[in-house]
Amino acid sequence: MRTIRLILIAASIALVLAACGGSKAPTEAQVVLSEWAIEPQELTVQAGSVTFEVENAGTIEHNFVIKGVEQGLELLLPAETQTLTVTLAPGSYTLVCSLPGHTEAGMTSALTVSG
Ligand SMILES: [Cu+2]
Repeated sequence: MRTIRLILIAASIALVLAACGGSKAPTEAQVVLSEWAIEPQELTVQAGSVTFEVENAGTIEHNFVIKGVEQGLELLLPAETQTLTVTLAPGSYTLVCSLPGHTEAGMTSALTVSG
């Protein structure tokens, strides 16, 4: 009887821990731009204030736009890193480099904002 009770207590503690901390997505994300990709290709963050640290690892200029909120970084020179803090509601968004031809060439990435 006592063993069963201990197991039940341990199980409830695990449940509480999972509910409190384990399932939250991060509020910061690192993004790397290059020819012709945005890494990571899929990204999940927590709704609210999110900070993106965006690095241009390519050899030409790029930009960074969060489609759906139309916010972003206007221009990143090669080897430049900039940060952007935006408030995001839960949903699906697309990260792109909006310079002519760049999205089509592969500079696109899926952003999921979880509530
Ligand atoms: Cu680009």
